[in-house]
Amino acid sequence: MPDGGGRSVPGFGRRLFGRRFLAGGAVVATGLTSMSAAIPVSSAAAAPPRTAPAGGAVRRIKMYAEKLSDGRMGYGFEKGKASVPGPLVEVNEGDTVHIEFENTMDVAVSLHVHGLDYEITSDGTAMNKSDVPPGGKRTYTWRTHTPGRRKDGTWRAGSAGYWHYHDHVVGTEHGTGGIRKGLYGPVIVRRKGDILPDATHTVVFNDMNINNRPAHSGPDFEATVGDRVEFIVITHGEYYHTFHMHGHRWADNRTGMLTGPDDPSQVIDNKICGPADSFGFQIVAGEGVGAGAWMYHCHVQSHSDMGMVGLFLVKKPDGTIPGYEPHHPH
Ligand SMILES: [Cu+2]
Repeated sequence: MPDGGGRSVPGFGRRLFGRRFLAGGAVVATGLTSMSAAIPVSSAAAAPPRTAPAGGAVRRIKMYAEKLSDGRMGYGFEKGKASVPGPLVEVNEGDTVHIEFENTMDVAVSLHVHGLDYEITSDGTAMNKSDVPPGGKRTYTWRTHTPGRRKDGTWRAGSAGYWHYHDHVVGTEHGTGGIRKGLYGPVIVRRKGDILPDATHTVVFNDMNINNRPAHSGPDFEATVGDRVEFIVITHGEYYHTFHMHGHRWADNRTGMLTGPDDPSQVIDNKICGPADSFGFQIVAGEGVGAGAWMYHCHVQSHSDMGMVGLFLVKKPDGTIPGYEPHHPH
């Protein structure tokens, strides 16, 4: 189901249309429209960012729950390609997603989403039989809506936000075992006009690890100075964490970006995130600070000491990172 953003499957393909794609055709209008007075610019900095289109599409995607060879469990859009975290499901407000879900594991599993609209049959819990037995299939339907005024005059929030999905069945009736083993993933619902990033990265604080990786082993994320990079941060498990990014700041609001000079949102570089919380933001890599191996980490001191840390590797245009020698025990 293609949409205005050129995607055929949520979370797939958008990166093909990144900043570099736009840079070649970048022009600035001068106001002298009667003459063909558009001036080519050599820098990508002048290219206006792409924005999210209006929603309303009906999409159909496949999702698989699988056991990975190392004992983890993951979700994936394709059979045999499950990952931890699961793949990004990205939609626009007003979209509906039908997820043809298949359980390839030998235990019952489910798909439970936060933030979106779903009927009880798509709740993803055993108590209403919306879980999926071993080898079984089920279609989950997630809907989203734009904001608007109710008949009683009160304001109804739209679905736009940084959300997430997870299992609600494995181990306990809350999916505690499934989440612990990696059955979780990000969801982004965009509002028409939201600025689109060049890349999106997911950071999940899960108990005392990040993305179910061993301590002190990332994940690391790469960018080039000037890239518009989006992070979605999710917490699962037993502990509260604080997400801190070196050298970059964001606004503590829905998008992580100020809407203008009068936006009262607080600008921060550190945010608490408890179990099942999620938030996201966009930053311009190296803006005002340049290239570097910028740390991100949980700022609970014992947690960072125990390895809840990774790197935001911001490269110069020539590909180098000043002062950085890869020496992590990856
Ligand atoms: Cu922590």
